[in-house]
Amino acid sequence: MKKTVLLLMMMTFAWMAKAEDGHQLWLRYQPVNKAKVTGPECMAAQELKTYYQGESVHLVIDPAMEEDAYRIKVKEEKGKKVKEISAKNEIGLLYGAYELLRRQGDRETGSQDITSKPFYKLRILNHWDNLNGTIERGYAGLSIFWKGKEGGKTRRGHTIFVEDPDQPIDVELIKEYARANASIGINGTVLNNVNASPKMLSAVYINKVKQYADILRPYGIKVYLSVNFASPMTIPAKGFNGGKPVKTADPLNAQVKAWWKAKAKEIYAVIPDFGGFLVKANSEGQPGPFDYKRTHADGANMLADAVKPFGGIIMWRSFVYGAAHPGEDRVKQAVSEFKDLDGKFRDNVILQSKNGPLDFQPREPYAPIFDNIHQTKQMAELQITQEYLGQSRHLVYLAPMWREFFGFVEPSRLVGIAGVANIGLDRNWCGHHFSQANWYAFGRLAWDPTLTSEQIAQEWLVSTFGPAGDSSRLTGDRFLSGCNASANNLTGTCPLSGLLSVMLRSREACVDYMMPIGLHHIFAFDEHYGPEPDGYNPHVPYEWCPVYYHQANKDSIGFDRTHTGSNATAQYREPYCQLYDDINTCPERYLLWFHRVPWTYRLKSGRTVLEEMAFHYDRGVKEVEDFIRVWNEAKPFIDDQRWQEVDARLQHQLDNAKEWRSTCLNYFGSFTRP
Ligand code: GCV
Repeated sequence: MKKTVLLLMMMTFAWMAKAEDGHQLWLRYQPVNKAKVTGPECMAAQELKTYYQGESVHLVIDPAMEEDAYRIKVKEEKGKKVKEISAKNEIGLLYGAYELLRRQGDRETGSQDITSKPFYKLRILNHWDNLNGTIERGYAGLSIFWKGKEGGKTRRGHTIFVEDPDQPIDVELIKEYARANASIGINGTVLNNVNASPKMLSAVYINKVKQYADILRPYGIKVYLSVNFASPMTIPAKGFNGGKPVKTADPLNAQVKAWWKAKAKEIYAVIPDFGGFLVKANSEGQPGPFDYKRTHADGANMLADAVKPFGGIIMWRSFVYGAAHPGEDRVKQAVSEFKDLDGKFRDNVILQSKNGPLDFQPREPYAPIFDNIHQTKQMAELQITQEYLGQSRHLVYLAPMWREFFGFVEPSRLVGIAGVANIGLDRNWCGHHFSQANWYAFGRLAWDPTLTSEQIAQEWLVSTFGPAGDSSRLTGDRFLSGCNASANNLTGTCPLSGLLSVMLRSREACVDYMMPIGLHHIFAFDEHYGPEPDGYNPHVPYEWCPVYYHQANKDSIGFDRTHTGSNATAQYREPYCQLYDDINTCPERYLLWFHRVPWTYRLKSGRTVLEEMAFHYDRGVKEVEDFIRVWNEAKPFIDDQRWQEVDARLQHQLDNAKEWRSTCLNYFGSFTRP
């Protein structure tokens, strides 16, 4: 008897722990198996039958509607309210079903009709996953797509992974991944790192990609691949030259063109809706058209011609430096390389550019490439994985940063959005429970870039920590109590509003303790975690060294990018060109990004540069202290495992923020001390 009770207790605890380990993401619906759903038997019907708490839903296919759009109507039938979701096809119905589920409960809009269509056709995750299972800038474990096997140890005792295409696919996990993406409208995924192995295009891996495409298709997700520009030199293409590779990767070479056409045919034969290729060329050591004195347009167009007959696209990255314009201010090089090529790209080529001109810093001015390209399609690349924003160890909600970007680059100037994923094999997918919010926010903004950071955070908080059914009802109801959580309008004091405030302040806090007044790229080498302001290594490119960016000496600090310096300001449209160029009008948040100032320079606050830096470092640290206070207050309302895991990370974040403060003030202070 005792044993049975013990076993039951253990099973209950195991179940509870499992239910709240974060694996369910924002989809913590509990099965109610209540709603009567009419219409096509499809994924939307299944989701609603299982999880919708209302009585009945009609699903209607309406061919006149736009791709991916949906309409939700509320009808009266026999005195009861019935929902009707219409869409062009089953994917639109699925998006509508998730909207309905998102709104059920407290936030349901009652009798209001809803129509929605995605702003962007291309809403794509970029996985920087390597074929051996590791992830470049991945902070949540190994890849969910590629699994390697152990191939020894490094001198420091780390496991070395080698590729192993024979490893089976985790079908259930990939379905969960697909469902999560579909629930926020993501409709494409690039399965491998932009630093791409040519092997990605070998027959054995194409077969794996086909398996992924088959799993993802019912969720409306297309697969894309990053390709290595030199692939024809090592990998055979089916039906080409008896399986022999080519001796060159020159994009104007007839054999190279034929190889890519054969490769495209080979891929589309098994994946008819394959999306296309993403390319990093002539950047950070990757091969590309410059190797043959050809242009980016020559390279991109050659690939575009290969996939065009099948409806594929080429996403060509503008993140280039060092190859064609060595020595030039790194933030200028994208414009230098691409401006004159504008209009020379095929119509199925899209130029994909990071939001800022450098590299995903906590705050960058927008990338001026968006001002300089007018005839070529453009996409923005946002980074969900927090390479320079505390990785999976800091709570930093990124929607405010992305919304800031859209304040400078009109969403309508872009045809799509790519997000570098933060997903790995960790049980909670993203390492930090709050990093899930960034995946969520990316999808929601790709669907509708006008959503506010606050709206998105609120949605995410309610679905991630709010009432979810039996397992969390005890804590969940109290989580919301005291809040006036009527649709999109949170007022009152409750754990939810405290956490909302933390999320909304978190990015600015990170800027404060990592890069006050425009200091940038002073992160520890390689790892990009923690400060290394004195970083200098003569054996790596100078633009990888922190000292290149702050240029501090005993008199001054900052990078002069005005007309008296590198003249990067000239790449901006007006009014930003003038605004940034003139120290009197340049926003102080970008001061040391654009200007070089003496240590005696006083900011609007009356403080000197070093005093102002100290002020920001302090403010950042205090903010994290306050985040911990709020998290402590929220403890009674949050399930234990997730509370503990977030708490441990917040404590670490505080230590790290303090380390930034002491290291940087010590280092920069040394220039001003007599
Ligand atoms: C995929 C930065 C990162 C690299 C990344 C590169 C890129 O340099 O540190 O890890 O490589 O950007 O975006 O291509």
